Amino acid sequence: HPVSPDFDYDAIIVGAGLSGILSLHRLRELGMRARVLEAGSAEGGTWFWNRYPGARFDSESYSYTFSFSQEVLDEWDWTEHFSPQPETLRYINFLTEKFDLRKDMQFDTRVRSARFQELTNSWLLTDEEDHEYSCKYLITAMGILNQPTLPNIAGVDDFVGQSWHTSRWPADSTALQGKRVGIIGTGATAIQTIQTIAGNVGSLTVFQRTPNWTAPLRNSKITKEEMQTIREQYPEIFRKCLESYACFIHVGDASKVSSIPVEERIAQWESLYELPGFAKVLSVSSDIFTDGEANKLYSDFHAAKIRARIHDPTVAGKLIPKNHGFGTRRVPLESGYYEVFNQSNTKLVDLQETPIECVTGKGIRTSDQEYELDVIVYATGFDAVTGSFNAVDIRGRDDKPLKEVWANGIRTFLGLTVKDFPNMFMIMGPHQMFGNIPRSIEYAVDWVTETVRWIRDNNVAYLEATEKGMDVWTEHVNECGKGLLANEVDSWMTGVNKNLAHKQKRSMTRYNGPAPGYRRWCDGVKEKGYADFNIKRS
Ligand code: NA7
Repeated sequence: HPVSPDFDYDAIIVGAGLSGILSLHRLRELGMRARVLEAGSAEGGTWFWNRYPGARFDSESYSYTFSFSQEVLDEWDWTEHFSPQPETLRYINFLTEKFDLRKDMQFDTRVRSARFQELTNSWLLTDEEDHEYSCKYLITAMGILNQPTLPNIAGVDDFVGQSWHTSRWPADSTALQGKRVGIIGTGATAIQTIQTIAGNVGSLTVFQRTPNWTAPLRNSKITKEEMQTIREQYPEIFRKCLESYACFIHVGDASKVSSIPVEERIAQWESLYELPGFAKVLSVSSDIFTDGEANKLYSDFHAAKIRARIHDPTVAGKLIPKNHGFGTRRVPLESGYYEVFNQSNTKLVDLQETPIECVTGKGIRTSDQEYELDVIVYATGFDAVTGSFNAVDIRGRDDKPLKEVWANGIRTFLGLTVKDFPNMFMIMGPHQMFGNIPRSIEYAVDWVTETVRWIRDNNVAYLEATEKGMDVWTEHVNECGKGLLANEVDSWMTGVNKNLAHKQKRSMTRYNGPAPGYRRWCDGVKEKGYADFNIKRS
C-alpha cells in the first residue's frame, strides 16, 4: 500500500552501495515503493568502483559483514580474513539477488539535482538525462569516498601514455605488464596498489608527498571448518563491535603508555605487531591518540620496524613520517609494502625534496628531472564526505542549496538530518560515526527506517531538524573531537584535500565520540517521540 499515491515513489535512495542496498531492503519491508538511483552500471558502490589491484578490507571480513539477516550469515562464506574486492563485490551481488533488490534499482542514472517542493512536501529529483522522479523521502546513500580527485598539477591532460585514477582502474589487468609505471600518492589505496603491482611492472616510480604509517595486515585464507567456527561466533563478534568505541572487534586498552614498565610495554607492542588487522592500532594504550609523548614512543617503535625492513637507510628515512604520529591518520595495513622499496625496479621520489613541477607528454617532471613513463596511476584520493553531496545540486526549503548551508562548516542534527531539508535522511552523512562502516550503516539505516515508519504511522507530512538541534549536535561533535591528535593533522578525515581550493582548512567531518554514545543519543531522540524535530502533521 503506497503511502504517497501522488508521487512516483515513497522513497528514493541515491546510491546502490551497502547503504543503499540495506535501505532498499528495509523500506520494502515496510511495504514502501522505493527506488534506488545509481550512477554505476551495477550495485556495489565503493566496491563496484574501486577495482585496483590489491583492493581489500583492512578489517576482518566477518566483522565487516552485515548482521541483519541470519540466513545470509548462514549461507555466505568468507574465504579470506581480509576479503579482497572481487569477493566483497560478489557478497554484495549475493545480497542483491537474495533479496531480489535489482528490480527496484536503476543503474547508469546519475542524479543531478534534488529539490524540496514546498507545496507538496515532497522531493523532486532529476538525472543527467533530465528525467524527473518525485518522492516523499529522500535517502542519500552516496558513500563517503566517491568523488575521485586528480592532482592539481599542470599538464595532467598532456600525458600521451595511459593514465587513470585508482577508482577508475581499466578492466584489462595486463595493462601494466612490463611497463614503466608511475604512481602518485601513498595513502591506503596507493599502498595496496604498489605492493600488488610492483612484481609485474617493468619499473615502478612512487611519487610520495607525505609518507604514511602502515603496518602488517597478516591476511590468511579461511578454511571451511574455520568459517563454521566463525559462524558460531557471529553473535559474540557483533556484540564486541557494538560495545567498542568505533565498532571494531579489537578490544581497546584504557591504560596509559607511561604507566606500563618499559620492558612490559615493548613486549606488549611486539605481540600486537604480530597480530592480524587493526589490533596494533586499536588495542594499544589509547593515550597514543591524545598524548603527544605517548604517541611519539609508539611511533618510534614503528619507525624501528620500518628501518629493519628497508635495505637503504636513506630510503627508510623517507618512508618514515615526520610530521604526524602513528594513528593520527587512517592507518593503512600492508602486505610486503616496504620490501617493494628493496626491489631494483622500484624508485621512491620524495616530493618534499623534489616537488612535481608538471606532468609532461612523456611523464612527470620534478624540480630535478623528468621521469619518462608509459602509465601514470593517480592514487590521489577523494573529495571525501561532503564531496558526494556537493556533486548533486541538493536544495531544501526556499531553494536553499545544501552547499551553502555547509559553506562555513558542516552543520547537521545527528549526522542524519539537516534543517530546511525536510524528510531528507543521510546514511553515512558527515558528523556520523564512521569507524567500522557496515556497523554504522546498519545502525543509521535502522534508525531512518524506524523514523520513516513513525512518520507514516502518525500521519506526519515531514520531520525537519531545528536550528537548536543542529547547534547542539554540531557543538557536541566539535567537543568530542577535542584533544584527539588526529584532528591536528591534515587528512581526508579532517576534511582537507589540497587539490581542492575550498578544502584547505580542517573541519570536523565525522563524529569522534564513542559509537555506543552516538547510538544512545539517536535512540533517545526516537524515544522522546522526535520532540527535537520540527514535526509537520499532514
Ligand atoms: P588518501 O588517503 O586521501 O591518499 C591520497 C594520497 O595522494 C596521499 O598520499 C596524498 O598526499 C597524495 N596526493 C594527493 N594529491 C597529490 C598531489 N597533488 N601531489 C602529490 N601527492 C598527492 O586516499 P586513498 O584513496 O589512499 O584512501 C582513502 C581511504 O580509502 C582510506 O583512508 C581508506 O579508508 C580507504 P598527502 O598526504 O595529501 O600529502
